[in-house]
Amino acid sequence: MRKNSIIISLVFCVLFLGGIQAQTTKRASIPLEHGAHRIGPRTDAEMQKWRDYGLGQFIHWGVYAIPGGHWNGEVYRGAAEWIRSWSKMPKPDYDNLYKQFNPKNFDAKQWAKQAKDMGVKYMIITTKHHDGFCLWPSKYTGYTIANTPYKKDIIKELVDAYNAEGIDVTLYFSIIDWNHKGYRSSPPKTDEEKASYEEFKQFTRNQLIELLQNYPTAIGLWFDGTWDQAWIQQAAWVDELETELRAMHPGLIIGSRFRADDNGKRHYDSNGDLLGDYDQTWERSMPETLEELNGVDWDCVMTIPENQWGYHSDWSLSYVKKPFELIEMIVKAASLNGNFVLNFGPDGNGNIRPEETQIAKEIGAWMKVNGEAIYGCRHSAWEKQGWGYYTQRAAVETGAPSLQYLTVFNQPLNNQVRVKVPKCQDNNKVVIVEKAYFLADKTPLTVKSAGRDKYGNVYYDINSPAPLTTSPYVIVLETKEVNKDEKDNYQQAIT
Ligand code: FHN
Repeated sequence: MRKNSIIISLVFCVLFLGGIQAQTTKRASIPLEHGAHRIGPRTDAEMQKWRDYGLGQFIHWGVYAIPGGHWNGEVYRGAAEWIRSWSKMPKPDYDNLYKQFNPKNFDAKQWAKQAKDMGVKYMIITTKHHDGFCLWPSKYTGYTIANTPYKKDIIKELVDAYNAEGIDVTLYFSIIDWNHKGYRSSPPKTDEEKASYEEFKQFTRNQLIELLQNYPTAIGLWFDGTWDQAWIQQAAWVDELETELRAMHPGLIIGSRFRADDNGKRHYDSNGDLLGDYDQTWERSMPETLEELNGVDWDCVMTIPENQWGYHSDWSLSYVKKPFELIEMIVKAASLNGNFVLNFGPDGNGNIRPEETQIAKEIGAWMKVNGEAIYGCRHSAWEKQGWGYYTQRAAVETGAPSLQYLTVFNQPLNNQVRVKVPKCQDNNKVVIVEKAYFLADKTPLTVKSAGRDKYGNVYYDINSPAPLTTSPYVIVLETKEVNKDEKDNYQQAIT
């Protein structure tokens, strides 16, 4: 009996303090044949691992890296990987670029090592972007790496190299394919168009099966280009395909961009339930609060310049984010239960540009010291304050204290980092701070009571002398729930 109640309390603490708000109820009940397959987050080991990654790397690489945002002396101001769609880019010229694709400096092991040093836990690689060029030797088209001077299977090289560094790989796949004659964005009308679109669907299915067969260690498929009406109207077929792919690759992780529901609704079905395993709507944007997230898993994919995914040689065209801002995004994502995925666009020779290398180094140096506040961490029930973000690690069954990580971006002028202690569900209990210290070197920090407000909320000040570095730093609080009378003794001890 006692054991049961301990287990129930632990489960409650993990769910409540972890801020995981499971999506337990449907917001409407419209009958759907192709709606969400599941209500609420996945609970299997693969998804749990995904949830703990914290930091990912996106790589956009393809033949668009050769022009790098330029053609015939003119600059394309759009996203470099879209250059084929530019009126000043002759299509036959673009479609023949693959004959020059020979990235002589490409070293998959070096990319993987750099990612590892940056603290990346998973990587998403564009197997095929909208232009249709395949970085793997697909047997279903000639427009692949096999027919370039480079010849070798780049996806295999990358999967092997990243896996060897302990980094999981997700395969990005664009449904848009400008190279396939059957591809179209609007729904087919004539019989001829319909037949041609059927061929395209079969081709897409074949390629997806081929990818999962060729790269069995891939953990997921990251779909893109699924906004076309032609694709949206294939809800039943795509649903069947998703089921097939999941059956052939147990644990496969697919986000909300793959399929629409019966009514053409994307990401969330007509009942408001998530389509897929995690919300893929956070592209170059981030949520501000947990309430916006419907209790679902999510990733944020982010570019370093404003909107360049593939290699564009001229980064002066837009604002370029600084490591400090990117680190803040990593922490913010973790504080809201999301993974942050930073994009890299290597050049046509296989070089990662120096600016990206520098950013990777700076993020890596920070993650090495502070990664404990990111990996495996969750949203904290402690109310966000102006100095930065909380993340937390829930108490484990060993009875270890619950850890609150405070990543401080705005150092208070008086060096007092103020925290507001959350109230316990059990009225007879209070949360106490047992210990406070810098994560970097474990220097103990003094905690002083800072009184109560008129609502009875309790505050503490953590005396945090100006940090040794100018980068954000982490304070760890070891906290515990105790009975109210125990707290009084404790408080005398620390004030
Ligand atoms: O059009 C693409 C774009 O080029 C890039 O691949 C991004 C990455 O999320 N996805 C599409 C826009 O949503």
